[in-house]
Amino acid sequence: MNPDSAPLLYSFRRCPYAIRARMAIYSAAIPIRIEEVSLKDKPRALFEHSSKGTVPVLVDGDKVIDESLEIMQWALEQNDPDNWYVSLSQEELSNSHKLIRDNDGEFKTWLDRYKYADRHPEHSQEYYRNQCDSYLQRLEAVLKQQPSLIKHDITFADVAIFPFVRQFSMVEQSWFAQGPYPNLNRWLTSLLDWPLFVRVMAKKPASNGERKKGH
Ligand SMILES: N[C@@H](CCC(=O)N[C@@H](CS)C(=O)NCC(=O)O)C(=O)O
Repeated sequence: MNPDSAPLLYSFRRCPYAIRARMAIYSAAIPIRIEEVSLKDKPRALFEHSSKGTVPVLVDGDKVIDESLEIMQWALEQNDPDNWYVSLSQEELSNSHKLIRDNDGEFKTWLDRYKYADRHPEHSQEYYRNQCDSYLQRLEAVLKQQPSLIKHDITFADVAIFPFVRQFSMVEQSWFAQGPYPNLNRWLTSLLDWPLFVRVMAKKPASNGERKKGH
């Protein structure tokens, strides 16, 4: 493929949604161009493709995908060399979607408050950390029984969820390392050491594209 006609991914290096999308694209070995976006100064072209103004956004010819899970599916339906997605049973798929829905929903809400507790002074940071606990205990209970969230091996649910657990672990690193989640710690550490993750986190220069002011 001509590198200039490869699909384009608007991305933000540290964004957990963009990380999960890049992981699936890299795993599927799909040639891609990545435009690193500044969230404080998003390029006009991003809004032309998707008015939501969130990342990641994938542009492949006329096709635009502006939801990270759908980008993962788009990639893995083309090539799924490590059996993350297409060979899952109905039950495994349904369990995956439940875990991801609760991650992207309630857990993410409390995670943001925990990360930015100073912007939500109505409660303490510890209060917000405690609100994250029921979801994390759910993951911990699964990971006590098996090495990964859906079955023995990693699947797309692990990849979709771990960037958010990573964020949680970084708020109070030593608390997390010694806290009530030994199996989650083990799971997270092995995912962070994964060469695929190291590759998707490699630093890319920010784009010099035309900016849309005010975003
Ligand atoms: N549901 C979307 C959520 C994407 C999202 O919220 N991304 C954040 C960055 S981590 C974003 O672009 N926020 C808009 C902003 O910060 O202006 C997805 O899964 O792709």
